[in-house]
Amino acid sequence: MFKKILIANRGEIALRIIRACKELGIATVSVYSEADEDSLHVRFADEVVCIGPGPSNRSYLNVPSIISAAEVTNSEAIHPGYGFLAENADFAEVCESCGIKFIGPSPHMIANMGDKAFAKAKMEQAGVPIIPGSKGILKSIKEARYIAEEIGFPVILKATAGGGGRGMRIVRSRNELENAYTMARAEAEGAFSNPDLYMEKYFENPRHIEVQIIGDSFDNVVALGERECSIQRKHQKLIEESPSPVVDEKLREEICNAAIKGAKLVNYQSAGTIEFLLDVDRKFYFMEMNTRIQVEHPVTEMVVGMDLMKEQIRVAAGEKLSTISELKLRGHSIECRINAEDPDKGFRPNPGRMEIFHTPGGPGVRVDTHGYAQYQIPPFYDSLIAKVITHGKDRTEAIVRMIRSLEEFVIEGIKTTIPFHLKVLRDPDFQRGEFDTKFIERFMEKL
Ligand code: MV4
Repeated sequence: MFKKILIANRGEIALRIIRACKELGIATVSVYSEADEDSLHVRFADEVVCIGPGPSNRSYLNVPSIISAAEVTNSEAIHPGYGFLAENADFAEVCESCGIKFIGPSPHMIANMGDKAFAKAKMEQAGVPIIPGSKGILKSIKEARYIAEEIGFPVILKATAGGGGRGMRIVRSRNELENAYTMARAEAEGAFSNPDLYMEKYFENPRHIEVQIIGDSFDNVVALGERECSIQRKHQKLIEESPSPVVDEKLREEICNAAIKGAKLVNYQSAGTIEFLLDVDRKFYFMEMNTRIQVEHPVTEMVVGMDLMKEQIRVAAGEKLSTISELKLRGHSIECRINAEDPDKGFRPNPGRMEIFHTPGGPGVRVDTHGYAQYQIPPFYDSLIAKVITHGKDRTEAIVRMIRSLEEFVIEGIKTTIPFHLKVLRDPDFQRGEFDTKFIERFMEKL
């Protein structure tokens, strides 16, 4: 096992990694920006190194600074968390060439799965259902026209270097296609320095369901059930849960087996997520693979009864997966992401000082946060300030626990998304489990 790990992140996920390391007996090094001096990840690490000023590109994205920090502290490994450098193949490569273990899959895997058209081709090869569309990237507008006529409108153009909702364009009719194709290519070139696009049939009201997997270096891959992630706004997830209210035993077995087949074909080693689109007829299709530990990993931890972060670190150190058989899902878990945003002003970021910060507790409640009373939220980063995760014997109990937890949660000094979450949690369609990826859009019109 590693003796010392450097954490190349901040906020709640940096704390989450520190907690896992403590339980594994691993020393921790936090890196921090000048704006994060008073952050808890600085307070709770064994050693700390300042890596630059507030803006991310000069601190948490500053590769030479982070590598130097790892070298001067003799860190054997770097955990990137999520966001920042977590899916940067070049960073993983630099770590490797400096003899530092990057806690995640290989640089090659990150690059391959980051190429969305390539990832899709691999999954098809593994026998995983894929969304009808182009075979790989589109070679010309002529090919785009031909495929669109074949699969029928609406279609969606996606940048192969995009992902997570970035670089997509819906095309509803043939007379929009040429313009959409030209614009999407230009946007993709601008955003990702890669203009390549692929095409898919566009599904109007899908659900977003993803499977958590973890693989080790002994050819073992397990699937840890699914997460329902349809409650999102502008590709930012707001509420996640496990299991999905629409996935039964049979569908779970099929979707998990598909995820395992895909992960095994590419020899995936680390924690990862395979995203699926679930159509209204409950057919599932591969969308993308994420090669990081995700924000919403706790809902899986709660139903599986496993510490995914510790497991990810263990397999990175070359250990065997600890729970290969006897996987049983217990009860239901929900996560609400609490952001420092004003829902009444279009979810505008709302940094500032939290004067009062009182977190909920009691049976079945977990709060992952770097917040505390008098904490000043810096303006440079993501607005996530806490994740409230509840667990119950069933979905109803998890929802009731979430409502009473959010009522207990007191944050004063800044606007947060807590009141918005309470409205969603009390919505009859949400409570019945009847929603899709357009739920929040419709919900906002109703308000
Ligand atoms: C789609 C889709 C419908 N049809 N692909 C969004 C995130 C990224 N992983 C892919 N996404 C989607 N891909 C096909 N063929 C719907 C989504 C999607 C979405 C699209 C537009 C607006 C909001 C959305 C929310 C979730 C998923």
